[in-house]
Amino acid sequence: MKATFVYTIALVVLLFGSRNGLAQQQKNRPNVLVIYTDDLGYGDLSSYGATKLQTPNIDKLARQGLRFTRAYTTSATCTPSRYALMTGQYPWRKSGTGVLPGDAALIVPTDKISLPKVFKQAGYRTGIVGKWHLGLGTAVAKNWNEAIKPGPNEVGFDYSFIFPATADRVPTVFVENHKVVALDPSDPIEVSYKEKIGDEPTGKEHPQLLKMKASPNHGHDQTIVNGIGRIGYMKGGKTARWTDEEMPLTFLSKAQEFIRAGADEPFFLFYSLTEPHVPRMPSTMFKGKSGLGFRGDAILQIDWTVGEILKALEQSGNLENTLILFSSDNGPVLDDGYEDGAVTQLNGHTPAGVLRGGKYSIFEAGTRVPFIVYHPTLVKSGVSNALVSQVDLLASFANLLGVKLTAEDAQDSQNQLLALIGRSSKGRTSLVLQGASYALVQDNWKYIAPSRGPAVYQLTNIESGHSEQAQLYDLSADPGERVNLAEKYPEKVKELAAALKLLTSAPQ
Ligand code: NG6
Ligand code: CA
Repeated sequence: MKATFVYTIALVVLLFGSRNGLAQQQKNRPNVLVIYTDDLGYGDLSSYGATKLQTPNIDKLARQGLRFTRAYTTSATCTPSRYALMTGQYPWRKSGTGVLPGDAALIVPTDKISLPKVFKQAGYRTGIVGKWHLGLGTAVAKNWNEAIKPGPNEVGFDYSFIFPATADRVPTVFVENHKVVALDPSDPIEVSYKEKIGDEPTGKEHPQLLKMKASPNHGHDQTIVNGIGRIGYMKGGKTARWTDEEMPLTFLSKAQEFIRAGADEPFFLFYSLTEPHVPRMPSTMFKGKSGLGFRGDAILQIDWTVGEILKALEQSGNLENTLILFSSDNGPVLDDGYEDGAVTQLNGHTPAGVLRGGKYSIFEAGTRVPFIVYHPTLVKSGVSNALVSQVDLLASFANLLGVKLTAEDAQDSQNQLLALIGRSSKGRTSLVLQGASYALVQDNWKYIAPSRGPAVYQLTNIESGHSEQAQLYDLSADPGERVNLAEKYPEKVKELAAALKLLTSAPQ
């Protein structure tokens, strides 16, 4: 570990030039921009093989940077994946890390190391713009009209401009550094996930008011905001509510402001896009552009956003020294609650590429995601088959920046810096995945623990991966997980089952 660190520093000094020793090295610490999409699949970008959609700006990052083929989130849904990314800890070590309602309390500890704190300790300016979904405040019951804390600022971000949960959950407002943006004090916000509050129409009672229909039985039929039924009830806060078509543009301009506000210190920006999560209601200029329904349009919108961010980096003189990491929090889903054309206008697009399953699934498409790392000099461009996980970012950036971690810190985060910047083709030897059940990837093997549940989730029409039989796949020969080799290799199953059990039962 120590040797790797020394090697890394030597490498960084070598790459950036070592004219003035430490001072120069400090000066040249790269800005880090993580662009984190919501529900983007392994096959959703043209650089990952999509042919029905073109994503030229992201493809450029992939071409000039390093494109990973075996990079994972820890989990097949948002909250646990983000928890792992922020804490460097597998989410199942802590209870209550499943998909959170919009009024949940903060689940990230404020007294432990976090990804933004690593950057803060290294003297960076840190910011988050976009989706949060890790809870706010100390309890479910909270006053949305006062300062709402703890939240991202207490987790390590100097600046935050977020929405609390998901775009399909109330409250549909922005929160900037503890405060709801554009709130009129004479129209206070109230939120409930238990019962209807206020007298505003709901999607269930007044479907004729909707501009986009909710799919049956998904539950997106409560308070209507901007013509879209949401999960949860809210009243008040009329001036503060976002317009979906405008929301990604608001995030973009906040991210650009943060980048341009740069002074002497480098920045870490976690830019957390809402697309292509539901409700997909892209900006008007993108509606209909892809021919694949609003989901495809939302992906084109992501690509455009990346182009605009690259321009902002270039114009502010930061492009030469910004490491950009592009990824997604979990795999793709078509019908996740609204009739938005994702299913009916799919037109042969394959959001999961060659992989099986999707969001929520323990099959590969649940957690194997697009993952691109770009920096003009630090990152060696190409394609990497190294096994890496987003849980590794914390230890890897700590290593890059010389931030010391104790043995208790970020216990599941491995320093994979050299793999992440393309200076090593070796990544992890094993990784635990969480979806409908648990799986262990080790070398080319994937073992899925037996579990009970529907083989196909009816609502989303996604293969879950549930099976009462053990499953063993050779991912190098069979990335689509078609041939179960468990009976053929009982010893391997035994070995991996034991290792997985140990890793998923370990206490916090
Ligand atoms: C599910 C929602 C889905 C989506 C998901 C969270 C239902 C039936 N479905 O519970 O629409 O919001 O939660 O997605 O309620 S995630 O990407 O944030 O994990
Ligand atoms: Ca997600």
